[in-house]
Amino acid sequence: MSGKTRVSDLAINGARPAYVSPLHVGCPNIGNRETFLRCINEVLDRRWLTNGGECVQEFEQRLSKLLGVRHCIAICNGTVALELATRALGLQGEVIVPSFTFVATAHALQWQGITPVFCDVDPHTHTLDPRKVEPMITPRTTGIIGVHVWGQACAIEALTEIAQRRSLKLMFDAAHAFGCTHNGRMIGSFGEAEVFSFHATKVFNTLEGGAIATNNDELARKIRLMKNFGFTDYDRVDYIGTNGKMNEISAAMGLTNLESLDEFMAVNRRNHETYRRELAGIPGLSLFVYNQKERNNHQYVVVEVDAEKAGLSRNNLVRILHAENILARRYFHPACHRMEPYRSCFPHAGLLLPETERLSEHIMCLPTGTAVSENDIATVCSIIRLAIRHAKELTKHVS
Ligand code: T4K
Repeated sequence: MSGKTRVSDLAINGARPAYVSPLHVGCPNIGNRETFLRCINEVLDRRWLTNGGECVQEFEQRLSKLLGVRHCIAICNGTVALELATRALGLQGEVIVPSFTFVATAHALQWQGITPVFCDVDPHTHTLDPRKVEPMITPRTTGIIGVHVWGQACAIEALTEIAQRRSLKLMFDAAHAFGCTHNGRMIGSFGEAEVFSFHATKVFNTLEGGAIATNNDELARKIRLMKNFGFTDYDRVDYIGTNGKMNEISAAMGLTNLESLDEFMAVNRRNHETYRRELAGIPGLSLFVYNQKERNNHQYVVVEVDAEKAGLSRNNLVRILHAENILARRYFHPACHRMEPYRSCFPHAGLLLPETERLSEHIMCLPTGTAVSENDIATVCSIIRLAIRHAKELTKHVS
């Protein structure tokens, strides 16, 4: 990209935006350092570093209480949690999933020899469109995984009705939805199981980590064994298992960050509101608005770019922002069906996924979280405003 593509080099009408130090989508929220360091010292003093130590046990109890669910099993990351939940549920053959999701949702299935069957999403909610799910069911289908994209619950009731009527297992990838509600009830207890990610980039993190929440006692028992190699006793293995355990330092980070969860969510909400004000009236941009009746963690500031109205494509706008150190992300681009191995396995999948194709070409996510100030947001938005105002001039130089 040439230097002339930088909005700040244009110095248009003296409206040069202030220099910004890198602003990342996904910059971690970090709770009270003293609490975290104290927890780590205690872990080291106990010399019990993993395998269901005190921190993990306390973390799981606190999660269950917060989510209002019988079991919450801490796992080393969200992807392994998805693999464990799908395996423990006995999913096989084909499972219906959205393609508009992070690739881990599909990989968790494919990794186990289960075929992810990609279904289109609703253009307004960006989550699985239940009307499109039913035609994808075949005699090989064993389940449906809905993804609560951007922390917004998918059409839980409609999917539950289909799953029950067609005798399919229904579970949710709730990687984005920690702290969010559906009909006022915390996400975590819907379907057979819900899987969270506590990756560093999430509103609430345990460095790396995840959890499986379920009200099903037998499923929880199975998952607990499976995440520990299938051991049912010291020298006895009853299942094929893996190592899905969360370690004590991650759980200590979880316990620390739980204390600040409300604050993280309040900052994200405030940031979202600032973006809404600052982006209002910019042609061709629409901010994804969350349902005001539900609690959302606002960890994603999702903007749809209409290239015709903005005069700039989403890709060019992201390039311009990157040149200004604003590391906006194109979630989810490309959509799963355009990534390998799915692209080669299902080369024509896109024909059935028009909304997914459109969203993955038009959506970008902007930086938020506790590392992003209101001034930062004003700067990001002033750069966007300038870029769109001078779209023609800039696109000449954007490769
Ligand atoms: N299902 C869904 C729907 C998901 O979104 C995810 C994960 C999963 C399942 C799987 O859960 P995990 O197995 O990850 O627990 C990032 C995250 O790595 C991934 O966890 C997340 N979804 C996905 C949406 O975003 P990338 O490939 O974009 O990561 P990366 O390394 O490019 O980092 C993203 C941004 O965060 C960058 O701008 C840099 C910034 N960052 C990152 C880290 C790790 C920081 O500022 N500090 C950091 O420590 O996937």
